[in-house]
Amino acid sequence: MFAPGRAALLGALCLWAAFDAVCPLFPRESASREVKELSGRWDFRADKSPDRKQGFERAWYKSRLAETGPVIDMPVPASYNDITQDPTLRDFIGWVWYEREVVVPSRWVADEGTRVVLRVGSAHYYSVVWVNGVKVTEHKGGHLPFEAEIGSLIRKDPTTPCRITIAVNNTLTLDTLPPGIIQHMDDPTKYPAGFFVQNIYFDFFNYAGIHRPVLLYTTPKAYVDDITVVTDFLDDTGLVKYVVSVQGAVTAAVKVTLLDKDGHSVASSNKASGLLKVVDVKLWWPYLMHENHGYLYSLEVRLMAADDGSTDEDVYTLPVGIRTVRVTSTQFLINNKPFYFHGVNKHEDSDIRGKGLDWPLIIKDFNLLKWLGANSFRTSHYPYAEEILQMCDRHGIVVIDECPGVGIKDIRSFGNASLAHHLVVMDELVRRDKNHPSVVMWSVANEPAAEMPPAELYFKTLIKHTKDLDPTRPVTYITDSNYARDKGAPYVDVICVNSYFSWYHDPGHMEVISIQLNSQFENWYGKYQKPIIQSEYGADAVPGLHSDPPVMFSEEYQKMVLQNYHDVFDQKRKQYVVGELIWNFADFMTAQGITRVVGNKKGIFSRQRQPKAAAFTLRERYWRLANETARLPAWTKYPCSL
Ligand code: BDP
Repeated sequence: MFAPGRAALLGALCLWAAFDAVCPLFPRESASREVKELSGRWDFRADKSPDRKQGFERAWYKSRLAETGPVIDMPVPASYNDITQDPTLRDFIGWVWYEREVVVPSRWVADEGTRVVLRVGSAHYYSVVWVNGVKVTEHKGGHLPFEAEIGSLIRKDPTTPCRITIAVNNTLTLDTLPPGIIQHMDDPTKYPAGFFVQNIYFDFFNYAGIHRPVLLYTTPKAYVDDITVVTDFLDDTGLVKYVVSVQGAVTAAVKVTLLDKDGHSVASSNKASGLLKVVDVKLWWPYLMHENHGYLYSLEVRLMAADDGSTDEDVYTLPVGIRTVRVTSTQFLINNKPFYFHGVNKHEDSDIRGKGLDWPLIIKDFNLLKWLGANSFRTSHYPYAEEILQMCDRHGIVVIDECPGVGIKDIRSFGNASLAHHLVVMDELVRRDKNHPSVVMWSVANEPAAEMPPAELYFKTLIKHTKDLDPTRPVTYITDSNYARDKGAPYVDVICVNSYFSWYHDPGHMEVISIQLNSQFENWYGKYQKPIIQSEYGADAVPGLHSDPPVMFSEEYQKMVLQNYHDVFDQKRKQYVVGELIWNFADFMTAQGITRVVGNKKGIFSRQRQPKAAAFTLRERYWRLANETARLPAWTKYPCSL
């Protein structure tokens, strides 16, 4: 599959040994752990051979990449597509190769008791990793991390530098997530030899490369492998149920201490699992729901393991927010109080770096979210970087955490291979994000063809699996299907509906919005009696394009579409509508096509994060909603200077 030249290279890859590439705990420094970031310049070579197999055939991983042929500079993390002036690289499909030599601290090499782990935050889409020419792991799927222990390899010859080679393939097929199809055009009167395209069924550019940091980190031989916390409260007492999982030791002593923001211990235990009770608990509240939003405790886990006369101590500190989530037939409750999502849908997307993690962009976006008065977002249409979720925890931004199940439109993508992969992706996602207080709901897909006959069993299985993984959070998928034909809705906890009245339907006719939106809500609620979130709505606006009376693509039209929706939201939020998420926070890049003028322009901010008129409309609304529903001190009331 991954060689576009029809060769079944994936088949070959899958026969290789299976690796345990799942890494639940975000790498953090501590008294027992070190982290070495490998961000920066890497060598890069795209395999432009006709079937993209040359790199494997000639074993480019065996020597320095520069010795195999010409390499160019490539930043990590970043998508490679917009970095060079080469148009064939912008739209490249197939294997690309990254390489970097690292000097590993000699004490890591000398100390046999140190585990050295190589971790990739995410790479799109399929990755194979070698260290000094030896394969150490492979991973299917973008947007999620994977790792491999490489200590024994770097100890083989301590005098050679550690050469890391990562081959990444962005090819999408019927059973990847998202799915896609490679289409070959064989008519020589129309297409050059070997011409093929990657068809996709989603509306964002298929950016590729190493999107999140690559790093090395250490742990002792006996180490904290995973921690799970589930929180609750009773009156003023917070309850933190925890389980610590240990690797590398037959017996180990575990001590857990919960510290407040000032570093004072509020509860502790000497057991690997148990229940911590916190007197006078400070709950984790969403932004604008409480003056003290985003309150985080720290769970310090200390592990002592004695083995062969040596003693290992490992320390890992996990931020913990104490809060509950519950859904009734009409409400979404956080800490038993009704929560109304007034937020956005986002993308990981920006100029030049594409989907590459970028701290200036992340912090700018959080400033904009807070300026806007947004209390939530959905990670449309794939899991975002852990660094972003950590910001959500800190700032009280509530998250609907979506997996990359976007564009499941072909009936063959409901088959067993697709479902099996989808289940694994949910395993990896829940394992990665389960401890974030900001994450309040899982979304298993966006706008699948939920009316197709196999959809019912597919979603029943997928949603049940997700609930088994995490019984504490509601599960949904995002629908644009007609309420009467949708097969998965009986299994979700919250109905999330996307609609584009007066845009894709009845374009130019805003007078239909109130009738059609009203019917939409009544129909869905009438059939399922579950709370509803308007998970997408919006209109394109080319920044700076004005028209009065408003016409499509002008800033005025976008703003008025929003206002028409808001009138209906205001009636229904008193009943069972529990949220509204604008499509989209910012303009973003898409594939080229006749409906997109250099990307999707439904952002209320431009791609460069400048506000359109609709941003001000939304800002007034969101602050008004917050002031109506929350107990805010005067200084946080709109207008303010946050
Ligand atoms: C929605 C999709 C979203 C698109 C949006 C649009 O969920 O990915 O970008 O339409 O067309 O249906 O703008």
